[in-house]
This record gives sequence, structure tokens and C-alpha cells, in this order.
Amino acid sequence: MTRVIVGLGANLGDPVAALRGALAGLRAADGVEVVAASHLYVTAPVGPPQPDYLNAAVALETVLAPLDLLALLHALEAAARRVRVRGVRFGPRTLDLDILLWDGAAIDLPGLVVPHPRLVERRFALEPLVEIAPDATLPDGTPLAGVCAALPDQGVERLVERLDATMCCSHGEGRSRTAEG
Ligand code: A4P
Ligand code: MG
Repeated sequence: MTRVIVGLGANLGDPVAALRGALAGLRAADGVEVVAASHLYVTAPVGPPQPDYLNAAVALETVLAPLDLLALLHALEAAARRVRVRGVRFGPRTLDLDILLWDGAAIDLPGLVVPHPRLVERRFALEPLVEIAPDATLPDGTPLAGVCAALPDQGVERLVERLDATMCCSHGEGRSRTAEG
């Protein structure tokens, strides 16, 4: 079994439904066990002007090979009717699923680079990751909690709601903002 962290993002359509649908899809998949899910985060967009994102992260145990997990993530994106706009990098999307970490491994395959190449620059990916995996490191041993803490404010706000709606929030946990805004 391999411990993997997947980042989830959406900023078109119904982002809460898209992220929770992806969680359900991961839970239903063969060879994948979801072991942790973060809160939901509202995040300012990185890239061209577009709506705010909803981001989250999940920790998985999997027996799948890296490219097989990537294929599963692409299938879940397709199920959310994601349309990639040709030529628009970092553009808006109904669902984006990225493999952020693969145990302590570095992967460099055609179509898959892990750790995700821009992970260390992005609070929208690091804050939910560090929430569910506070001891996570880069393959060279660099603690990601420290990387995240050193980044400037990027407009990332943790909501009261969790990605997993069946998990209860304790009173006073998180911030008072809700997924409805
Ligand atoms: N790919 C390579 N490595 C990976 C990996 N570790 N995980 C390949 C997933 N995919 C990986 O991705 C293009 C190709 O990257 C995939 O086919 C896969 O083979 P894509 O999702 O089609 O294109 P993209 O998402 O536009 O490009 P990219 O480079 O993945 O963008 P990012 O880095 O994912 O950024 N702002 C906020 N606040 N929150 C966000 O979630 N997301 C993005 C997308 C931009 N701004 C954002 C957010
Ligand atoms: Mg992506």
C-alpha cells in the first residue's frame, strides 16, 4: 500500500458537489482507500481572472500504480463534465484532481510529475495537505508545513465545512464562513 495525497479544486458549476462527488468516486474505486479528508477552503484564483476556487485534499492508501491512479482521477474529472479550454493555462474548471505526493517518492513520467511541480508555491494546495498530513515532507525531507508557513498570504480561507459532509465539525472549529459564502 502506498500513501498518496490528492488535491481537489473547482471553480465552475457547483464546486461543493464536484468535490464531494470526487470523494465519493475515490471511495467507490477498486484499489483505493480514503484515509483522511480536509476541510473545504475558499481560495483566490492563481492564473487569469476567474471565480474563487474551492480546494481540499484527501489522503489515500492505494495499490494502484501511479499512472493508473492518474487515469482514475482523469475519469472522475470527466464524470464532472470537465472541459479543458484549449490554450488556457490555469483556467477555470469544474473539477481538477492533482496527485500532490506519492509516499516519499519523486516521479517523473510522461504525463505525471510528483510532487506536483507547483505544490511548494501554492497555499491553496499546501494548506489542506498540511491539515491532513502535518508531517508530510518533500522527497528530500523538507517539511511541507514549514514551506507553507513561509509563503505570503494568498487569499486562502478555511471553511467550517469539511470535504466529507458526514464528518462532524466541533463548535468553534475553523472559521465562521460557510460554503455558501
Ligand atoms: N500531470 C502532470 N503531473 C500531474 C500530477 N502530479 N497530478 C499532467 C495530476 N496531473 C498531472 O493537467 C495537465 C496534465 O498534467 C494532465 O493531463 C496530467 O497528465 P490539466 O489538469 O489538464 O491542466 P491544468 O490543470 O490546467 O494544468 P496544471 O498544470 O495541472 O494546472 P494546475 O497546476 O493544476 O493549476 N487557483 C486556485 N486558487 N485553486 C486551484 O485549484 N488550480 C489551477 C490549476 C490554477 N489556479 C488555481 C487552481
Ligand atoms: Mg491539474
